[in-house]
Amino acid sequence: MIDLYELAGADPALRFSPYCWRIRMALAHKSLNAKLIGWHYGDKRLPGGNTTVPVLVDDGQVIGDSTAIAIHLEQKYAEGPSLFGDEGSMAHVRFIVAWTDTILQPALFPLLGAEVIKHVKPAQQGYYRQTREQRLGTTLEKAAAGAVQHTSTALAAMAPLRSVLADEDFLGGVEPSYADYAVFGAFQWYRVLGAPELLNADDPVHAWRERMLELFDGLALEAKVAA
Ligand SMILES: N[C@@H](CCC(=O)N[C@@H](CS)C(=O)NCC(=O)O)C(=O)O
Repeated sequence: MIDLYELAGADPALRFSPYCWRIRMALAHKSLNAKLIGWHYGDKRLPGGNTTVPVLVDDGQVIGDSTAIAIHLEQKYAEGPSLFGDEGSMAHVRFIVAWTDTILQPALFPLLGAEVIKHVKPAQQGYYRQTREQRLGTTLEKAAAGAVQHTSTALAAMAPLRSVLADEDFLGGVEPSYADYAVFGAFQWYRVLGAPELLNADDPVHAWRERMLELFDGLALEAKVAA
């Protein structure tokens, strides 16, 4: 019995957290079913004293942090297809996860913060604004007003991704790996929030994103998108 606590919007069907999407995809990769439990900023405390989602509860074992959850799934469900490949590959995948956390997602965030707050319950909007504006160093609205510049910065940040995906179907090679799920989480965050198309149709990243959306019978494609 697996429970996955994941971020929900004020509309509980809207699931836009990039970190939670990593785990949704990783569970599907291992053909595991989980009960999805929506959690919203300010909701009751998460299991195990965790303060961020995703949190996985697997037969009573509580694991917080998306990378720790992915490693747990890899180790406990070792018989399923590997998320990381061999031991050396895990370090490479973790580099891509770290690139997503520190370069890709921060490049996209100025384009998204003003969208996210529309889906935060009114009582929690002050908390969201204060913490995220501190991170941005400006207001959510000023960041959104710089969309043209932020878009070009984000597209430039994707250069290493573009370079690999020009030759490979997935970051994992012929099959997707956890590296693909980590990077894809950022694109699914953008997509579920209903933000405008970011990628040119001839960008290899665009073709890869389409392949990712089709995986697992369109798991990500079918997710509710903000109106
Ligand atoms: N390092 C964590 C980061 C997770 C994270 O930041 N989650 C956000 C949602 S996308 C969160 O729960 N934020 C709670 C808050 O800001 O209060 C992971 O990889 O799981």
